[in-house]
Amino acid sequence: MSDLPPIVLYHYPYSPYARRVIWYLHLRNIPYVQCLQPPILPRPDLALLGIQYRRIPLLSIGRDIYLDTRLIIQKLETIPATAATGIRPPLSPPPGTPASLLTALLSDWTTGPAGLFTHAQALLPGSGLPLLQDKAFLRDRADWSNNPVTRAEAAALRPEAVLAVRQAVELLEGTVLADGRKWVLGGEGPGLGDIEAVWVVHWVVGLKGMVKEGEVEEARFPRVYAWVRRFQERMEALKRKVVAVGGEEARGVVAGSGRWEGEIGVDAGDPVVSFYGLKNGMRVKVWPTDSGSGHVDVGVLLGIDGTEVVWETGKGLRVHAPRQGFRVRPEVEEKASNL
Ligand SMILES: N[C@@H](CCC(=O)N[C@@H](CS)C(=O)NCC(=O)O)C(=O)O
Repeated sequence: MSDLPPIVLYHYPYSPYARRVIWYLHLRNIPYVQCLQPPILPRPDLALLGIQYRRIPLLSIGRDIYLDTRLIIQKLETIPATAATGIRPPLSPPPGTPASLLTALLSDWTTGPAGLFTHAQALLPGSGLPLLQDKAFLRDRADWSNNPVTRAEAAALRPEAVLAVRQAVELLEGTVLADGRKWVLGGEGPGLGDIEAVWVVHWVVGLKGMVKEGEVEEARFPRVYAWVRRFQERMEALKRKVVAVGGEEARGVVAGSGRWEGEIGVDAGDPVVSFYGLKNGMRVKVWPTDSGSGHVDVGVLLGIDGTEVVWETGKGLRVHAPRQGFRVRPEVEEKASNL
């Protein structure tokens, strides 16, 4: 893991999830190229990798491809700082500190399967954003959402979403930011805790029409607004030009790289592994449980532990998905008959 292989980020720019990873990469000055994706399916660039997963972003490090921003950031955290390349140190607080627990809880709070984002998305304005008028886009997002709602249902959910977001902002204002600090877990610069805490609030207050006059107002939450602005300014200052590559070129970069990680093996003590009798080399299917669940990946199991599952795609590439929020089963579920 000493020499950093090429990194490719598959995303589209206005994805709030992708922004988490972009901010991270820029904060640490980690070099990468981007492969820009259309906002709706199909995404042939991902088919070239043998991937069915439909959510954005994905990130490859060498020949290893990672799904889900939580796993992506966790893996990027293992890249050490290097003076020669100017890569800055990892952003996690030291293990064993309350700050490390808080960072993990903040991640779950905003990004976990029932996190703040799930409420905030109900604030997307039904009018004003051209994309949200586009029938093809709306059909696509009904496929992404495991629980698609009609316009009328969405309108009925909005007040609760306003409340959830307001409560979250209130919590930040009244706890970590109450003492006037610059960054949620202290320090001179934004840390991982800031990325985890800020991204949904940044999206809500930054996108016109998400909240209306008086719903989550600056006068009531001045410290949160100042922190979001401070974060935004820091990111603007770190912004640099990122090379964009097409799908074929990106595939060439991934397939032409060496493996970044070693084997993790199959953890025989894992309850899902023992229940289904999963073995190295077996064909498995993997899919996310919270959204985009209709897009199931099938491949050869290369490893599985409590953190991730790794498989080889039909195109010979290694894909890693987190265990939280993803399900793994044998491709053919013979064991189910024993229930
Ligand atoms: N838990 C996933 C969620 C990713 C996600 O839902 N991304 C949105 C983009 S903001 C998405 O994929 N939307 C549908 C799509 O672009 O296909 C993560 O952390 O990466």
